[in-house]
Amino acid sequence: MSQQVITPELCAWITEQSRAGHPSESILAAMLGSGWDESIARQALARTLGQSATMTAPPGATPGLPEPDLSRLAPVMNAGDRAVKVLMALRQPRVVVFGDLLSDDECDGIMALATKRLARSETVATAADGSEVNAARTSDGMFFERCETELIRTLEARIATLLRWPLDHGEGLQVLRYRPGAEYQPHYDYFDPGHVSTPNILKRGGQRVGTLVMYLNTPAAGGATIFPDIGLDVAPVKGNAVFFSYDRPHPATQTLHGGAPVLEGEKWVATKWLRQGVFN
Ligand code: PD2
Ligand code: ZN
Repeated sequence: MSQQVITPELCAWITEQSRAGHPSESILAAMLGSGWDESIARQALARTLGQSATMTAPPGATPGLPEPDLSRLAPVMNAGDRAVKVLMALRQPRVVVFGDLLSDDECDGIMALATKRLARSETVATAADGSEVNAARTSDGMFFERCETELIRTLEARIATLLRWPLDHGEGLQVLRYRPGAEYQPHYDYFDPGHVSTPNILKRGGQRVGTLVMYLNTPAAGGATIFPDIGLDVAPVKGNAVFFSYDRPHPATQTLHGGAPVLEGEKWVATKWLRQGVFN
């Protein structure tokens, strides 16, 4: 198929399939089977079936994106209760590497709290309400409630100040532990607009618009956070963090990223995902 265009006829066909009871994943499979490009097919599905549920900001959403104040190019930023270093900043896509976001004691404290609750990591549900263990992520993980402890609350307030994004727009912290050989294959952190479970997920705070991956230890070898589209590898160093934002749920954001295999030792991270609106 040469130039692929989302026509009214295509949208009408998608609507007809949906009304006949076919889930969006089946409609997508049929489109791929007849030669549609996956990205265009997903856009057509989102536009036709899920525009209001998948793309529109929820009521009370904060406009714009989380963004540290890099206007003065200061090598150290005031994050409220802590001076945080700016080690690297890329404008497009927006990627910032921070140094010393957490103290060693804070990293150790989070790992100690998380250890008790680690279970095989789960990812976003594939069924409407269920979840499944994902082979693409071979780490163990757990979630904290937002503001669950004083330490977590302090860190969340620091992140809100640093990224100029309301604390209540953040999901609870996720902690992952990678053992040697474990990895997280490249993925996007936004919710796929073409996925059947996405409209439900977006009812709580809308889309994800930013990610902060914080390194809680320094693995002996391997475990970089990789950005294949832009050729960037961020070395995991205890207390440091990498932030990136995405203004729409689309690969054009160039925010494909993954966790490279850990070669020696363990790797621990805490991830904070930021939503468009209040996440409750
Ligand atoms: O641990 C990482 O480096 C990593 C890589 C990709 C974490 C995440 N994604 C994540 O938590 O989303
Ligand atoms: Zn990720």
